[in-house]
Amino acid sequence: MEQTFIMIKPDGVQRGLVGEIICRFEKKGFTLKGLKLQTVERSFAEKHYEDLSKKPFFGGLVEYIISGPVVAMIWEGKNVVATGRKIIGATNPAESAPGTIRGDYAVEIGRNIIHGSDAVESARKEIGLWFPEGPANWQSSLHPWIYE
Ligand code: DAT
Ligand code: MG
Repeated sequence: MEQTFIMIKPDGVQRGLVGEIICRFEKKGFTLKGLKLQTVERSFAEKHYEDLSKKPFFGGLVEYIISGPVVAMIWEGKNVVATGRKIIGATNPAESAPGTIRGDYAVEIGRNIIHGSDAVESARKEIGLWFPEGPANWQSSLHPWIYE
């Protein structure tokens, strides 16, 4: 089953949105396979966003990610990478649809409260970086009520 890496950024944690965000993924029918609250080092944040290292906003992005604890998660389910991105909404909250997490709770691109992997391959890479111990080994008993 497909997995994705979801991270609630420091502003999402500070603003008390952890429960609300987890709730949306849970109610959708996805399964939580990893969860931790963690403040990361600069070098770790730079590694996570290494593909963006040439962008002019990279420095500010790294400062933001290390500014407080984040909630790192693994979520599992059918098409969870693409559907997770839909639940999160467009990168710039000014363009995120209402009903998405960023559309409902964020205003600026540099404070967009949540990260989600953009492809199955980047999810695999990000899960490996954030959860070297691997995902939790459990199966939800709701499975037959969510999948046919
Ligand atoms: P996403 O987080 O939607 O996958 P991304 O991977 O392109 O978006 O960029 C990572 C983060 O960097 C994004 O959540 C917010 C920030 N960012 C992206 N584009 C930006 C820009 N033009 N100005 C400022 N911050 C930006
Ligand atoms: Mg991205």
